[in-house]
Amino acid sequence: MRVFFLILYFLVFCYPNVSHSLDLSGLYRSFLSTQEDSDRSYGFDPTRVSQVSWRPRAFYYKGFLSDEECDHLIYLAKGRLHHSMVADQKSGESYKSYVRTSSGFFLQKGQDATVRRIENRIATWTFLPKENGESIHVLHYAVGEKYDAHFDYFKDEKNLARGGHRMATVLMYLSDVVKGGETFFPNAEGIDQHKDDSWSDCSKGSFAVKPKKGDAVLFFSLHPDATTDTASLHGSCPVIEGEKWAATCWIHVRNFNSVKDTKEESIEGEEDLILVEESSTGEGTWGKRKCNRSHSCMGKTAKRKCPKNQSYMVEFCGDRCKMCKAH
Ligand SMILES: O=C(O)CCC(=O)C(=O)O
Repeated sequence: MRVFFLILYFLVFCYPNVSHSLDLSGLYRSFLSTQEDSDRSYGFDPTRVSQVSWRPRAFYYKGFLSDEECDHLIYLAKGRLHHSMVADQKSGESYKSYVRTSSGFFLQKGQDATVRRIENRIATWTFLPKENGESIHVLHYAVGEKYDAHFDYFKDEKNLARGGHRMATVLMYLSDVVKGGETFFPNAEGIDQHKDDSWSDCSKGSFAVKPKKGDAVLFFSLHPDATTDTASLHGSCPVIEGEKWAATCWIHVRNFNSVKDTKEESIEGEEDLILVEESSTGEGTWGKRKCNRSHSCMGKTAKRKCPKNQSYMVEFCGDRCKMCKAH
């Protein structure tokens, strides 16, 4: 494309008449505006951010996502959700638990221009590199669904082996909720919050944030000295009326893309984490095998593995794995 514009510029200099019939500068500007990296702020606007707490370190961003971006993230996850999981603190294995009754779906990192732009905006807001982030996890809570108070940092070696601790979480609200569904921080200190009857009882004893479409919360699970911050304990109150859509991006202290563990068994993290995430080349690994996004997967192996590891297989192994989507 750049070569095309160079040739055009050459034509204009050599044949000035061409410039009369072509507004080249405008053309080049519109070319640039279609380039994803032309806006290096990725829509980040610091004037929309307010600091809400130092224990935990938490910030609120009004209008972090546009309505269209929220709807797009929901669209990417709808119909692909599966029951959310939690990680065993000792073994790191994930399992279904009554403490977390929502459903969720991990998007693929950089899977389209909108997702890339949001990932870049997250990196710009948090000052943390994109490669330290997990892929965006879209969450859905129907009436009665919730996530009890928990920490985002891990204690087990298995999960820590991949990128180290989760140091920060960006929680984006993709919908409003009629009642309930507040994110609550029971250990937060020093925040005085008046709550009227529009707040659910669950949220009343703690600092809490009401889901509001497009807004986002950033909080840190580690202190600046890298020790774990117990004030980061948080959860989601049950939805009482309506439904809640949200998306989280967990950011680690190190690069989360580098795959250290290539054992056949998964290195699942909390929330049924994608098993082995894509590398920057767009390839994923499954055990010792490799699969490319654009290619078919591993045939029989996919069929066997898919029911157990749906989100990874469907997302990273292309069309053939869609056969495991039915659930
Ligand atoms: O949905 C929320 O408000 C909280 C989600 C959450 O804590 C998590 O997914 O780790």
